[in-house]
Amino acid sequence: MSNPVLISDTIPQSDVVPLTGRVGAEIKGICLGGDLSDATIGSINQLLLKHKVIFFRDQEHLDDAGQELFARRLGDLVPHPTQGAAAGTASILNLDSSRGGGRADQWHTDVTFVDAYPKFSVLRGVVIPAAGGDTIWSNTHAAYESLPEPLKLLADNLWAVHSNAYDYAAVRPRATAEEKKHFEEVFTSTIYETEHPVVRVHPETGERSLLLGNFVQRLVGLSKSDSAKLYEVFQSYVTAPENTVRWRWKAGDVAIWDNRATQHYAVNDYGDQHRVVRRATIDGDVPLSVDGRRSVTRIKTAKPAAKAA
Ligand SMILES: O=C(O)CCC(=O)C(=O)O
Ligand SMILES: [Fe+2]
Repeated sequence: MSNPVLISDTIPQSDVVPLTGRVGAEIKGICLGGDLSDATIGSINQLLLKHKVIFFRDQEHLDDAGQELFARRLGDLVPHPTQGAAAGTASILNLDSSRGGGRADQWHTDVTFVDAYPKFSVLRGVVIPAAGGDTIWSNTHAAYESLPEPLKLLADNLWAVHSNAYDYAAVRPRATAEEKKHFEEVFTSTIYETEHPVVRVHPETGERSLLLGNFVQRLVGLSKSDSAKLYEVFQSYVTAPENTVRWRWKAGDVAIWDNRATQHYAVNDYGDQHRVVRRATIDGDVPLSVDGRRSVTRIKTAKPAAKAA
């Protein structure tokens, strides 16, 4: 028998199934855990850099602890800056459709309201609706590359202000009272404003990608209205179907994405069916612009604690 072509030291090419022409691959034949060899972890890192989001079916053996033992091999775990981590974990964020903040139905890159936002997110499907509840990812490097040259030049020179304190009612007009309370009291318990370049140079691949998403408030030096128009132009390349992949979840699936080169959107089409996914998060570094400048956090202000009734 001939040896299968190796994409890396340990994962044969035949176990890597690209899901679209530009983004996403399913990886077969791997049992995720903290005990994987350094070579396999290295391969997973390489596959992430190439495909931007990778998927593993049949990982039901993982609980929060197992998920974090594995995720820990990809870097340092980091709790969400305002929502913290689930009890007994270093970074686990519970996204439960029946709770405030549990439906991430906006295009975003995780936690871009801070400067050194996460590099990888590791998401485990726990309770998945019979129909609906897919997640869509976009390759923001492919989005940048598909811009016409004059728009690349414009994007290269723009910066954006990202904040967690956005106009929640404008974005989610039908939010429940519980969702509003979660946004006011937990999600924005500390308010951040960070300036990032609209084009980030990836620290491992050197690739340029668009750094936008729903935490963007405005473009630096531009009016709110000009910012909104230009934002729409650039973001339309991120959400173009050609740059995306859509994953139909089963319980026990794990998705890992390179948060430095993607945006994602959790499709909110499953009504009151229950959906739970749990995320481990890996610390990132401060983005670099094409002209060598770093992102800067301008505001970090804790809100006064709500008065006891
Ligand atoms: O619910 C999902 O599928 C994605 C949630 C999300 O945005 C995240 O885990 O960062
Ligand atoms: Fe997210």
